[in-house]
Amino acid sequence: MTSAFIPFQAQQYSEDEMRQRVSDYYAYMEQRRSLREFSDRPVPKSVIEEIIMTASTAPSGAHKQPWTFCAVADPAIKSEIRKAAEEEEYTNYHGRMSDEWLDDLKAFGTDWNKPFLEIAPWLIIVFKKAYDLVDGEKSKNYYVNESVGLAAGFLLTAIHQAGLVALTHTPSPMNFLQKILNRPENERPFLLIPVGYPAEEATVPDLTRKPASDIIKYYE
Ligand code: IYR
Repeated sequence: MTSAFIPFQAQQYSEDEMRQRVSDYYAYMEQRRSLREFSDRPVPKSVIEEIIMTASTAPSGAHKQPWTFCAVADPAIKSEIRKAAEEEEYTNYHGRMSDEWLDDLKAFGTDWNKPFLEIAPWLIIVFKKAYDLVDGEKSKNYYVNESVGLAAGFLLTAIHQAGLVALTHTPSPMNFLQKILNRPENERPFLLIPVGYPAEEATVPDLTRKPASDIIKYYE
């Protein structure tokens, strides 16, 4: 497929404006936290839809957009997902995870109980498409993990922008999601993301983020 090229209109700022914007955005993103305690307060479907459409603006290999976002509000399906996830997590926490791993998780107070899977008003399950099916024919996707990881990142920033909170949850193994949501063979679950308002008096672990000197190496 060939596509035409069209002019690109860049948004330009003065250097002062640029500094202000980037500092403001960093300060804003620094406020984002993963939450495990949700309120059951409803969130409008139209908000979820725009959040997902924002995620779908992410770059992807050959612009294949190799993702499907399942947005679940149905209590019966949420309950089925919770039950299946807790079964897997119970096995994880009782033998499948190493002592080192369990030790690393102590700071987060996690265990096999996942009540947020029923309490949060929406569960967004991100599926990656290993390949596409076009009229029953397989068509290749590229850099699928990178692409879907980027889209999930965009999703989290859009959720934060809405003043909502999320958890990037990875029950493992998570092929039960493919079954419960009746997804085709080419779609594999990537992340399970409960979205909603935080519970009243929700708490988060007292974490700090690595300083610039630990994460950036300049070559000038
Ligand atoms: N998936 C498990 C365990 C878990 C693993 C990591 I790495 C975390 O950062 C948090 C939890 C669970 O959800 O409990």
